[in-house]
Amino acid sequence: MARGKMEVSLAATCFTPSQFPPPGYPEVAFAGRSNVGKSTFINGIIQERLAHVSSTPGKTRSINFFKIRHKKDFLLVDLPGFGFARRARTERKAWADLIGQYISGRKTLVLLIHLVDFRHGLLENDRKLQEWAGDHKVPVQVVFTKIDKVPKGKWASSLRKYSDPPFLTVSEPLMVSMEKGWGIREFESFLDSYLGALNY
Ligand SMILES: Nc1nc2c(ncn2[C@@H]2O[C@H](COP(=O)(O)OP(=O)(O)O)[C@@H](O)[C@H]2O)c(=O)[nH]1
Ligand SMILES: [Mg+2]
Repeated sequence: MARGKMEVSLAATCFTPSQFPPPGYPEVAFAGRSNVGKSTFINGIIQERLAHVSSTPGKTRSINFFKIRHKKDFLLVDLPGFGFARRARTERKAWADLIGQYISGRKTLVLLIHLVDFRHGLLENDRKLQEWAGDHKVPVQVVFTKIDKVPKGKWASSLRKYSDPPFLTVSEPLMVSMEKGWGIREFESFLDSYLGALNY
């Protein structure tokens, strides 16, 4: 994906499962706690500013489907951030329901990119997301974000700590920093080869 800009268009913005577009292209969904750096990461990948980067965490309530025309066409699905404590309980539940229904019921979902802040590791909601994915046999790839915030000398021990108990990931967790531009190429080649190996 690093080679050449992708063609991107917004395919749908959904607040309820009834608004999900009819299944068609394979879907790669991005999920993580609010403020994990998801919008920044998506924008870095698609080289556009489609995903809204916000200093107010937890603003995105909808699921956004972006049509990506690349080596292989796919839908990039931006799931709402979860676990933002300052929101009302009912609103948090609505988000959880929307994400849960998407993950449990979406036949075209081929990969869930699970973004985790490298300063914190997997927290309660991250384990919940992993559980949903596991229950519905959705392949997960873990990507640790904001690795620039953790001194390099602590990377290995942090990785060990976060892996106990183990988490689902189709290959070794990837490590990225959008601040420093680290790990983006590696992520793109991972995604390219993952999609390339699918038959569609
Ligand atoms: N240090 C650092 N900050 C980042 C990185 N990626 C995103 N951020 C910052 O984290 C905050 C939340 O980012 P955003 O993409 O809106 O997170 P989202 O809520 O998960 O979509 C913003 O202030 C970003 O500038 C990173 O790799 N390193
Ligand atoms: Mg965001």
